[in-house]
Amino acid sequence: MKIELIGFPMFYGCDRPGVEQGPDKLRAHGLVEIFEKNLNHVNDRGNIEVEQVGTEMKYATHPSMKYLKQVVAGNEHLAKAVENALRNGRLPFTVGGDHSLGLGSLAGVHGATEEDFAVIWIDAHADLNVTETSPSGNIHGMPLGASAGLGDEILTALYEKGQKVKPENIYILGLRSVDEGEEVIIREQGIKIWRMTDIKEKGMAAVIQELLSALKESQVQHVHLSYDIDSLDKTLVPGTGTPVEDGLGIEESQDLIRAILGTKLVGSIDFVEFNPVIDRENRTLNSCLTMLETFAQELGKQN
Ligand code: DIR
Ligand code: MN
Ligand code: MN
Ligand code: MN
Repeated sequence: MKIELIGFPMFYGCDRPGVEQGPDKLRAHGLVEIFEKNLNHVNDRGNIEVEQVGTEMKYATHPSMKYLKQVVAGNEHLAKAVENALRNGRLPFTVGGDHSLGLGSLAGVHGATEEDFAVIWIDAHADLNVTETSPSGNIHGMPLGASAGLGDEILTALYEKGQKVKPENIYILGLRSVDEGEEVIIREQGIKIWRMTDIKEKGMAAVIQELLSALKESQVQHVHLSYDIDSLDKTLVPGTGTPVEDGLGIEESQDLIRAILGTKLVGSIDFVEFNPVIDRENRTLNSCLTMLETFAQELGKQN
């Protein structure tokens, strides 16, 4: 298993500075070494270039989608990097930055794969908003919807025109903050979700069984795993832009990650929304390092 680490230092998608420092903060605390310890080949390709602009650009390209031009430009670069990594036989591991990077990541996966692939989105939020349903105008609340082909063409046509992933191949886990419009999209598109209430009711083991059997039935050969750290309980991640209570514990999250990676179908990963500037007592940093260690260990077993 060869890993390509890609940093995506962007905050424009969440409109809250600090999260762009996530990749370098994690590097300074051993990100590359965690992977090197567990895997025999890791290439850190560095950070994707992100244009530096001021707040006057927030609504310069669109009346409600913030920093639209900058988000699209950065994600076009990311898509290319992800596609290249996959074509070179590597697993792209993209570290954010905000979750708008799902746009570039999924476009790159789509570019490199012939067959349908699945997306597992672990998040307190559904990230399925379109311009009309978004309460914030923040594009990090939209990447999954746009990748499914929903909403404004400016986002759905990123990197390549059209739908990147079929709604039937989307699985969301950890939900507990879903906007009204997103609820409608989930129902209409038949997107498979496990809310925190489902996880608490059934237990993580049962949820994992449901997820794995649905995946197996779909016969996809590539799974993209997108991990938003705000899926973890807010006490574990004070350093994230939109923490939500009643989230996953570390062990629950580790069990889930181990089971998903254990399928050996995961070919691309995102790790997003760590904002070191608003962290408290390094609690979020430590949660991130624990989870990254779990990712690396499990990927290491696949050599
Ligand atoms: C909210 C928050 N649904 C929005 N989304 C977040 O602004 O669209 N996603 N925080 O991770
Ligand atoms: Mn998210
Ligand atoms: Mn989230
Ligand atoms: Mn296609």
